[in-house]
Amino acid sequence: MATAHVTCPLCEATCGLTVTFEGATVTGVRGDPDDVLSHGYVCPKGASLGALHHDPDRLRAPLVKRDGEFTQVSWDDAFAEIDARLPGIIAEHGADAVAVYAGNPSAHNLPVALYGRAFYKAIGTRNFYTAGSVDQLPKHYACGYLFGGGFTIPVPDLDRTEHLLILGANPLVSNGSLMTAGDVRARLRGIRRRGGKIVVVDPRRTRTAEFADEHHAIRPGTDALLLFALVHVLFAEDLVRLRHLAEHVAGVEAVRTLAEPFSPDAVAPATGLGANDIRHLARELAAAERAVVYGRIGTTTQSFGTLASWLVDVLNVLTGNLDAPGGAMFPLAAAGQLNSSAGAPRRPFRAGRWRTRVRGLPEVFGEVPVATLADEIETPGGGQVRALVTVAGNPCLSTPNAARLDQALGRLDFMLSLDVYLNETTRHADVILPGPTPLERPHYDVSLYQLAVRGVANWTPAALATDLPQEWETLLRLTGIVTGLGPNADIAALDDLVAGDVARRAGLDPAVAGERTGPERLLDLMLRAGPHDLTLADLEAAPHGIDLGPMRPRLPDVLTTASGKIELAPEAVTADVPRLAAELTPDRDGRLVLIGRRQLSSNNSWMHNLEPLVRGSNRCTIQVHPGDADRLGLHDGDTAKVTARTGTIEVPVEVTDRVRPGVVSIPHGWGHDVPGVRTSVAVRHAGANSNVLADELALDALSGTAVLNGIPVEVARA
Ligand SMILES: Nc1nc2c(c(=O)[nH]1)N[C@H]1C(S)=C(S)[C@@H](COP(=O)(O)OP(=O)(O)OC[C@H]3O[C@@H](n4cnc5c(=O)[nH]c(N)nc54)[C@H](O)[C@@H]3O)O[C@H]1N2
Ligand SMILES: Nc1nc2c(c(=O)[nH]1)N[C@H]1C(S)=C(S)[C@@H](COP(=O)(O)OP(=O)(O)OC[C@H]3O[C@@H](n4cnc5c(=O)[nH]c(N)nc54)[C@H](O)[C@@H]3O)O[C@H]1N2
Ligand code: SF4
Ligand SMILES: [Mo]
Repeated sequence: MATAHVTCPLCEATCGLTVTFEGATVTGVRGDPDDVLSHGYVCPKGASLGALHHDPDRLRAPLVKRDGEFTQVSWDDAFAEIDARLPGIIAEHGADAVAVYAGNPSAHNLPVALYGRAFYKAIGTRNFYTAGSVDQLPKHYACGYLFGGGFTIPVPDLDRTEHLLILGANPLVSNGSLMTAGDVRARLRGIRRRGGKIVVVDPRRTRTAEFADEHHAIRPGTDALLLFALVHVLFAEDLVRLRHLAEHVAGVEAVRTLAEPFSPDAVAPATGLGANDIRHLARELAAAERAVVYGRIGTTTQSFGTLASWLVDVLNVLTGNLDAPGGAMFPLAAAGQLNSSAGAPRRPFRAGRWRTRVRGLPEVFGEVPVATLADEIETPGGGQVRALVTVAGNPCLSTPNAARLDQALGRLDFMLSLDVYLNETTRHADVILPGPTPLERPHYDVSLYQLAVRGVANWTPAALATDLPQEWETLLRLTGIVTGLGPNADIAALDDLVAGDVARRAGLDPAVAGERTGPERLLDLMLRAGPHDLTLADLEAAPHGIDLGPMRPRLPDVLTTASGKIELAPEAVTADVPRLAAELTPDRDGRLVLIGRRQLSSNNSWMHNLEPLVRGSNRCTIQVHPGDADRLGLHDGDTAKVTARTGTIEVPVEVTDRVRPGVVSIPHGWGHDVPGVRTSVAVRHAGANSNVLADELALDALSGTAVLNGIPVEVARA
């Protein structure tokens, strides 16, 4: 029996797992008790890495569509097909005619994270989309203007805080996001053990809300109002304490003025919370010695996502908790930290460097909103999208007005997918190129350690051999195709170019990495250039990871605004405040609003083909409050017909007082029973696609992020 220590790449927690093998068969996956970050934690998804690896439906060879049917072909034939079709579209219609959509796992996959850029840049398209615009883009936008860098995102110092105010996050189920913290439960327990307090603001009584000391069931989409009221109270009651931040902040008075109209009494009706409760929230936050405000998906994928994300950190600043132990701190990863001098160029952040052709939506952090991808495919004219490349993404289940996008993908001249399944999205592709499983590829979490609540560096060599090309090799071959080198470009030469580029930016000679090539060489260079003076050899000698200790203060060096200060009231953010003010007197038509929810055994849209994960509670239901159920004549187990502007779906009813009255909840990522997929387990547990109900016209005004929470719906018995 062989054993391997593997960092789980399935979510942001980066747990260390111990995998056992008989030959090439996975016999067990357990939490690694010696892992420096997660100390033995494992969730049902991580425990299913073996099931994923052995899933007979998982693709193990390229597929090419001929006469509407997928055929398995050799890698050379697949690349020849791409070479025959993709460069021609660029030559005839320009680079913008090719759109790219990079999905969530592409950030969790070292080869793709390191080599994807080369391919996307080689295409040269402005139609670059990622799951970010159905996720965290408002945080990049807000922090970009506050601190100067789109990745200068402070994370809660969970291990030292004494007061944690959580809005729109359920870390006991999601395991944490924009906050890499293996074993969140132990860390939250630690807060309680230290005598600290956890407060949750969420329209649902989630597991985290249940665990917390206090839960406030807010009306969806009104967090910015609540947060503004907290700011209002801090000023009104003279509770603002900038402490060490005083000399580094500009715009405090402007924030005071902006918060003026948002008193607790003014926001109480819209938020559904009591004015006294709001005052109490503000006072407790101000009184705690070490406190932090943390907002996630429920605060970003909503109508005021950027304002809410901004106000979270405004509160962290006004209470003197930014960049202080136990507050919101800036991590400093061992490799690739984008906001350190060893990372990307340090120009002040600016959004809207280009706009989308059809709807004029702004670019944010190098990408444009996926909510407009269907427009760009359907609308004729110069720059029309005629080809799409998806890399580890499933937009047909993950993005708003999913039914419209599904239709639009059918109209493309060419579609290429890098994916491990033939699923709801990739069924539209002309060519699908599969990649190795997490057990067959090397890993180091170059993205998420930049958001870790404690510094760690953990290297995972590939545990199993594979016949499949590594995805970095595939991406370089594709780079060769779009740069006119043909389908058989010299991968080693292209890899040297990429490594030369990384080395030059780091001021290193690529030769210091010795004989290494591929991701190993890039990572070794990045570690050498990084702030912790490490090499890949150091990581290889530490199979359970290297502990780099708690976060340390990084002000003022981390700031890259033009003024060199924290810009607390940037015009590019505050421009949206008048729209928020209009929400104080909302025109409520009494309609129900839909929010989402995550499930412990689910991973967005793509792990439903694994039997161990689709048992039990992992079901796609609509949760309805008993009062609403009575009024609508709905009973547990009925089928509900749920209708929004964009479409209708049918889902089983679950009556529960976990949701607040007026709110219903359906998880996303379901709806697997579509023709032409090769996911035999998932189609038997199909569920319904909640993003049929999400409106592609409803966006956070500043960042273009889709409103996936707070969707007006009608619910009736089917
Ligand atoms: N209504 C609603 N919609 C949401 C959300 C919500 O809360 N509510 N959440 C949003 C969020 S936060 C996110 S991140 C998005 C996710 O949206 P997406 O990123 O579009 O979708 P995923 O479900 O992550 O799909 C991942 C795809 O990658 C493939 N894949 C998995 N591993 C690999 C690999 O190693 N290599 C390759 N090449 N492919 C791989 C899978 O087969 C799958 O097709 O969904 C968003 N959509
Ligand atoms: N098990 C599991 N883990 C995951 C994932 C998964 O699919 N399954 N996905 C991963 C991904 S891609 C991400 S981005 C993270 C997300 O991590 P989290 O943000 O922690 O994820 P959610 O569980 O969706 O929590 C969002 C919460 O916001 C609440 N909410 C909805 N609308 C509002 C609102 O208007 N205001 C407030 N205050 N709350 C609201 C919802 O009820 C929900 O409890 O999780 C990651 N981890
Ligand atoms: S919590 Fe995330 S990283 Fe940890 S085992 Fe589960 S999926 Fe993997
Ligand atoms: Mo996400």
